[in-house]
Amino acid sequence: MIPITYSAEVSAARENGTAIVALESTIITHGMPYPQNVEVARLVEGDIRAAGAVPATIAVMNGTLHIGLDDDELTTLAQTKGVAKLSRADIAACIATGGTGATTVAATMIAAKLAGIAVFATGGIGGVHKGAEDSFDISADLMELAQTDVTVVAAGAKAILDVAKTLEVLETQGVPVIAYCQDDFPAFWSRGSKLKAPLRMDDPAQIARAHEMRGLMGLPGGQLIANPIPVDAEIPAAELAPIIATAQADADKAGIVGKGVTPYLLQRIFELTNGRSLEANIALVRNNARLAAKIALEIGTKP
Ligand code: PSU
Ligand code: MN
Repeated sequence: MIPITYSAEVSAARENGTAIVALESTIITHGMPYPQNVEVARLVEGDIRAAGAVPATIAVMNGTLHIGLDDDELTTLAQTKGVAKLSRADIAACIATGGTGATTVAATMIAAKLAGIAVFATGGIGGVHKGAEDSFDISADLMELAQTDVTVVAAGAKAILDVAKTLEVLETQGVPVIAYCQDDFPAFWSRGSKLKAPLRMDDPAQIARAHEMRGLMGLPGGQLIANPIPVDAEIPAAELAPIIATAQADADKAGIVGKGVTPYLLQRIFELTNGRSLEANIALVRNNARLAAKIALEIGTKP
């Protein structure tokens, strides 16, 4: 048996058929500094509730898979140093050995699917890193989107990645990439990437119908909904490009590899922008949570 536990709020939502939105926890433990991380986690959960859905933040704590965290658990996770970063490769091992870990996009999709949750909001998915032709660093998030049928709302792919290569892999893997209310695929801190998204939708109900149609057709895999950061919060790509280049060069110099790359780059960009990247990150996650709630409320509303 899988040791799985639901928060009181999520349990009630499952019984009443209330829409639920999954949230990841790596963004809390590895994506933002304490105490902003726990403050943001609470704000995002509040945004989902305000939209009429129920948030389910997912993590592994002492060998139990948690679907929904209460405030104490959220605070503990946000404060604990050295929490594992769990993807598809490590989530089962962590549960089996009684460990504690935060779930990435890939692991959160797996957990959401287990719990019957169709929609998940995050900041930005992992993707193909710059220089992947040498490093082979391609996030497991992309392959997860190809095989687990959860609709993921993100602000595109982080601009620290090779966005063009990320889109190519998603296309190869048969993942629908749907930009919301614009043609461009967004680049996390910036609204545009100069790359057109393969699909566009302007209505959460359409996104829900497309999710359901994939299910009816027996297509494995999810959808990536690429929701641009709000205008007032964006950092123009041209301003960010040299900062990202510096952060990447620093990561190379420091010999950062594997799971450490994304957290290192996010932290370095936070320092180099004097915290502005974090402000943008917070605004985009909240925006994604609101859209995810709208989609979740639409799922299952039409026969
Ligand atoms: N979105 C954010 N901040 C983050 C992440 C996403 O706004 O820290 C995390 C997600 O958990 C994502 C992970 O799955 O970064 C990607 O890591 P990697 O590149 O090592 O696959
Ligand atoms: Mn990686």
